[in-house]
Amino acid sequence: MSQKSSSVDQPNFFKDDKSDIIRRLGAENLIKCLRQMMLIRNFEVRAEAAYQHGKIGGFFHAYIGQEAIQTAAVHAIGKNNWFSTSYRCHALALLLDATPNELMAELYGRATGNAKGRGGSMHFFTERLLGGFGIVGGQVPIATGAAFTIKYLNEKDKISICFLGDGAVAQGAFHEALNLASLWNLPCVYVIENNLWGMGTAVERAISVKHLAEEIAPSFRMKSYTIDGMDFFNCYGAFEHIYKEVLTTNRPVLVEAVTERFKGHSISDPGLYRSKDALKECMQRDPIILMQNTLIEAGMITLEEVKEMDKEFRHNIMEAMDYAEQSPWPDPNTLEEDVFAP
Ligand SMILES: Cc1ncc(C[n+]2csc(CCOP(=O)(O)OP(=O)(O)O)c2C)c(N)n1
Repeated sequence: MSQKSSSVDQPNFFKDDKSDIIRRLGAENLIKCLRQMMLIRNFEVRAEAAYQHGKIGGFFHAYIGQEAIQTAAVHAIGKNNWFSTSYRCHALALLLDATPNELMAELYGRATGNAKGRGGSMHFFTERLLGGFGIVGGQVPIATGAAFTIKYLNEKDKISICFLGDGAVAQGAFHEALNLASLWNLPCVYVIENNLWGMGTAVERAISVKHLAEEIAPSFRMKSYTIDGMDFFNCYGAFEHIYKEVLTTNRPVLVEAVTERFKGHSISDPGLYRSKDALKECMQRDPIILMQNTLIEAGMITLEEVKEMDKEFRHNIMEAMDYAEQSPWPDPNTLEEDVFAP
């Protein structure tokens, strides 16, 4: 029941040039990023409510609090790459063009869902998203395989990027995959989203090193970066830099994004292992509020416009819920479809 102090013994964080990023991206792109973070937040908050009303069953892991990381990554490197992540996969699917309707229908278990109602919350996918994975660390070898494919096909403008939790760092598959990625010079970026907890276990009780990327990467002769996962600009600057570096060096990179999840591990976890004060403190750095305040200060948007956007997304997500509710259940006769290759 201990918690890593965020102020003691800090790793070397990536140094971004925020004003340069603001200038280069401009109002249009930055507002687009803020909109995507707000869409993700609205989707998950309302889906959680639907879960509590018994509309959704099974597992449900929210990405609430971590939105800046994957939003920045997708914008910095572009969609024409391979992506993979854990069961906490709602955000990445939305960022990679899955619609709120198909994702909500998937959560409701309907035939119109993203995986025809068979996958549920943990198994969203898109053309570029190789999946949410329910097995901790299961996506890491898959991402490594995708990087191998890129190299094999000599696709010089592509990388594979893999998001995983701090809990996955203790898995053998993670170390085996990093070993091969380094040995074979694969264009793969592994992003450990360190939200400080693996279910109810504090990271320092499960992992023997303190600074996950900084200390693990050298043993695989890999470069590492540590980024502030609550700060969109720090994440964006880092992913933009790393992407160029991987394309130039053809070497894998290990990233630690230090972040916080604002909810329990899953919807059924009240998070009693974390003090209310610690939670309140980390919520002071809500990545959406930080981003929104920066854009307001830069004169790119007003608070009223942000509130209007929030209303718009609330409305869109309510529509997605109606769509899901009205969608048919899967036909039991199709149960074995897509299970075996034809
Ligand atoms: C191989 C395996 N072991 C255990 C579990 C049970 N389990 C599900 S989530 C989880 C914690 C993982 O935490 P972390 O990797 O930090 O990701 P986070 O949930 O914080 O995003 C565990 C142990 C599992 N799904 N797969």
